[in-house]
This record gives sequence, structure tokens and C-alpha cells, in this order.
Amino acid sequence: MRLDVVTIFPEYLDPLRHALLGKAIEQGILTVGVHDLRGWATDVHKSVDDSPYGGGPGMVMKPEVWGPALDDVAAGTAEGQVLDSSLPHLAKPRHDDIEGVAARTYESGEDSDLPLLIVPTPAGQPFTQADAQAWSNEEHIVFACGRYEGIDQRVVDDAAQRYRVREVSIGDYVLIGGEVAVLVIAEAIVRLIPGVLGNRRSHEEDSFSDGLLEGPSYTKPRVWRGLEVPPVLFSGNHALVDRWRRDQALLRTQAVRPELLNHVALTPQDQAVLDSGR
Ligand code: 6GU
Repeated sequence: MRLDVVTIFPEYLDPLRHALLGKAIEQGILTVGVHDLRGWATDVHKSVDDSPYGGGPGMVMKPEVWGPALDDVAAGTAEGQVLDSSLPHLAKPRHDDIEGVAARTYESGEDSDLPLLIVPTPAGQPFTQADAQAWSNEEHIVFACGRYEGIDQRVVDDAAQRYRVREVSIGDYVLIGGEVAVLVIAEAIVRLIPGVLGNRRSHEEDSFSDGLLEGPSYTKPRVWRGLEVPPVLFSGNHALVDRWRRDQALLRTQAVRPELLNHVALTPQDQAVLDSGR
């Protein structure tokens, strides 16, 4: 997978070089290009924004700068900077690596071969785990980071000629710009590429993958500061452990995010557990 990010703060994307994403870069599963939008500014001051038509506070990012930037990145002619991994650690396999999990080959998820353009904005559609799952099959994703009051809307409208465009929000709060949202979205996507996380089960059981929040986890010691690990986990009875985990997930979801239960298929046994938890 190749990710390209266009931003006026290239150094903000440096965290992509670390940990899991750095490892994916080192393995050759992932390439990340970061592009300074100011490289496409045409005036002496390298300005990228201007006051909004119709008045109001703040500044709007200029179409004459963004247009050529997105053209060049779509065409693969933008220079930018390719991030290298921060990690000198690949020789040592992680505990969750699985042998024989190869990098996936990518089929296009939609009818088109156009790259995906993700525009992070608080005015976008909510970004979900289902999006992360779908986009983990993409070959080329471009992120356009807006700052200030946003990007001239014609940039997004025009980009649809060269990209499949998605305007997405990572939650109901306002960030200064799209860069941190790109870190969030990129991490959610890249960890789902086989070979990156290693153990496939570890994301099949993620919160949200089955519509429920994950219940609690425990490791040694069996008693810590007087607190005991639930005894069922020592029973050696896998069916019983699975049922207990499901119950914990149901009860936690009911307590913390009850609205999620409206989209989960509940068995009579699930329903009985929820009724007992009220
Ligand atoms: Cl994706 N961008 C910005 N700038 N603010 C946000 C957001 C995105 N999601 C929530 N707030």
C-alpha cells in the first residue's frame, strides 16, 4: 500500500515512522510519501490561504494551490519525502507474528481504478472500523490535510475526476487541522493489512468487529493486590470461556455504548444476560 499525505506541516506526520507503521515500512508492505503543500504555492510569500467569500472568521485554503498538488500526487509526479522507518528492530519477531502470513495482494474495492482521496474534516461522514477494513485493501490512498476553516469546496468537487473522494470525520469535536486525524485513520487501516499485525485473530476479535466492545483481559499473576482473575479463565473449558467473554462484551457494551446493541444479532441467551445486567 502507498499512502501520500499533503500538508503544510510535514513534520506532524513523523509518528507514522514509528511502531507498527514503521515496521510495515521496513517490511516493504507500506510506503508513505509526505508532501509540503507550500511547494505548490506560486507567490513570493508561498501563501496557501485567503479570506472567505461572504465574510466571516478565518481563512480558506486556495484552490490554485491544492488543485495542482492533488493532480501531481494522483499522477505520481509529486516529489515529496518518503518516510523511512524509525525502527532498527526487524530481526526480532514480535510475539504476535504468525509464520506464513504474506502481504495481501490488492483487488480494487470499487468499480474504478482511481486512487482514494481522504479529506479529514469535522463536517465529514463518521470514520468507522468498516471503513478501515474496506480501505485496508486499497493500493493507493491520498490524504489532503486542511487547516484553518477548510479547503475551497471546488477542490474536493474537482478532485472527483481523478480520485474516489471521501470526506470523513474522526469524531464530534474540532481539531486544528487534518494531520492528527490522518495519523488515526492511517493506523486503523494499516494494522488490518495481513502481515502487519501478524496474528489475524487479534483483529477479528477487536472491539467493533462483531459490533460489541471488548470485555476485560487478564494475565499473571493470578492474584494481584488482593484482586483475583475470574476463575472461569482457569477452567480449561473453551466453550465456557468463550461464553464468558461474550457475556462480558455484552454487559460492557450495554453499560458504556447501549446504542451499539441495536445493530447486533442477539441470541435468546445473549438477551437473558443483558436482562440480568439491568
Ligand atoms: Cl477528520 N479533521 C478536523 N480538522 N477536525 C476533526 C476531524 C477531522 N474529526 C473530528 N474533528
